[in-house]
Amino acid sequence: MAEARIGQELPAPTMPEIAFAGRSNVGKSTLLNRLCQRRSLARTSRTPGCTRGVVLFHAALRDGTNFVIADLPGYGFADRSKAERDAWAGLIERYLRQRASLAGVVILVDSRRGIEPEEEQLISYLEHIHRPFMVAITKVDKLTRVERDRAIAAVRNRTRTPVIGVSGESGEGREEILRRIRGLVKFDPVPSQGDTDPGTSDRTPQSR
Ligand SMILES: Nc1nc2c(ncn2[C@@H]2O[C@H](COP(=O)(O)OP(=O)(O)O)[C@@H](O)[C@H]2O)c(=O)[nH]1
Ligand SMILES: [Mg+2]
Repeated sequence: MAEARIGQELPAPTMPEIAFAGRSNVGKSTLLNRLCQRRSLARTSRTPGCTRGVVLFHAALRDGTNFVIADLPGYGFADRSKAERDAWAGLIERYLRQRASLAGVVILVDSRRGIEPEEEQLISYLEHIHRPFMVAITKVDKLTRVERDRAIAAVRNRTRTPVIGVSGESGEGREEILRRIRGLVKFDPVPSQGDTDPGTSDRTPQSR
């Protein structure tokens, strides 16, 4: 497990990576723990915004699929300074554009909020750089079936990418997310040792 803070470097890519992005409090840590069937893979917190770097975890599924989870720092803080928001965008855009091992991105969207300007920006950016991505609509257990179908349909109107309703609480959507991740990971060859990744260097990352 490694963490790169803004201005630091990530470890060299060794296996396909799936990045998870979403605003703080969207339910990312809860979903990551659910996907990996762990209680404490990712720190869950009621204090939003405590993670500011890209955190990498090794995920090994029961069927033998191995990949790296990149937990991207949460966004969506109106009270952060413009400099801080620019630093976030700089780190994330560089990571998304340059990370050689990045096989795909899961954008988490709160089912009660829908796509807001930050999500719109991220979707447009990923479309622009042709990175595969999917959208996970979180906390669907909080909605009635009608509300939840409406929330999913609204995102499907914006993008042709897969849109999956999920709940870290009930586990709903877990299998579909994992199935799609397997598909992305399988067809994305691990970069060979000699490949250079401009997003990384040999510097030892800070580990926790
Ligand atoms: N009802 C419900 N609450 C959730 C779900 N996922 C997360 N939460 C709650 O939302 C809050 C933020 O969750 P967390 O996973 O820490 O969000 P993160 O900031 O995106 O990592 C916590 O109070 C969680 O208990 C979910 O699927 N359903
Ligand atoms: Mg979290």
